[in-house]
Amino acid sequence: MEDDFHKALRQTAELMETELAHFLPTNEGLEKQLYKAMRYGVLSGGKRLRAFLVIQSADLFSVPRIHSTRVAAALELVHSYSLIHDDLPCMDDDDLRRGIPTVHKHYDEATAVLAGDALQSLAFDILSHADTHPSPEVRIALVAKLAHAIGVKGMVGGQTMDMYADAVDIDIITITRLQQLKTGALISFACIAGAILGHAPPAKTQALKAYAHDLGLAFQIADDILDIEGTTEQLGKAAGKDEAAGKATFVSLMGLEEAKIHASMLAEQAVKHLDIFGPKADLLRQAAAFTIERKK
Ligand code: GRG
Repeated sequence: MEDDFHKALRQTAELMETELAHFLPTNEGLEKQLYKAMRYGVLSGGKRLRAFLVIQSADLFSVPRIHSTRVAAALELVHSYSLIHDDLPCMDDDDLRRGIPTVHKHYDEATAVLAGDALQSLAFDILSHADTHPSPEVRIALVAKLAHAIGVKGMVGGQTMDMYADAVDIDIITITRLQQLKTGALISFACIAGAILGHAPPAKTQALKAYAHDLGLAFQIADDILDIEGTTEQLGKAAGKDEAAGKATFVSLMGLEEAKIHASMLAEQAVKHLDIFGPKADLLRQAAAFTIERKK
């Protein structure tokens, strides 16, 4: 039987399909190819875990769902952009994503670059719109936080470190920082966005920050473990690719068993940060367990 967490995650995914389909443009003009590629890259499944984190964090502060859903959608657009660009031949050069050909394989490289760019800009368009929150201060805070999370001191910075990491001896401290930027920054934004939308007091914002920090790392370690243990079918992409490419990962640095222990420890630690919220944060607690137990 489906437990509360899986039910809530499934409902978030269903909600996102509708919400994202509504935001994504359709057009029959010369730019038709771009619009199709954007829809293809976004409406292709995905766990929608980041959307789930936005909505659940915002629920802690009783934020109306009409607001948190828009922020969740904006974040999924940015996440999709990062995946489309990450799959390009000049980056990870992947042929499959979510079990289907990557955007540049299905369309072409130039269209994939433009689709990613346009998705990023659409996300900021949504965040800055008055429907996202009546307070301009809240909207600016969301825009600023997301800009920071995906820039040089966030996702793009982490991706850059990743590109050059192969060439040097990398240690646990460096890979932790790399992954905090590359994957962790978006996960942190997801949780902090809830706090921003809900005008959270500093102690609760801090608790969500700490939760997201540990969750993001646990998520990435689980991803490295899946890359080794998962099948291509489960992952929807080539399994063992990072290992075959000689990439430094938590698993390559720590060994498989130690990496599993570390991921469990981080997930437990993440849950502890939620004490301040009491039972209201149960779904976020279950998200931490899901993060390390997931099969894709
Ligand atoms: C190229 C600008 C640029 C950034 C790339 C975050 C990132 C930086 C690339 C994503 C590629 C990747 C595999 C990162 C590791 C994090 C990760 C496992 C992403 C996939 O997230 P899931 O599992 O994906 O939540 P779904 O498909 O469920 O949405």
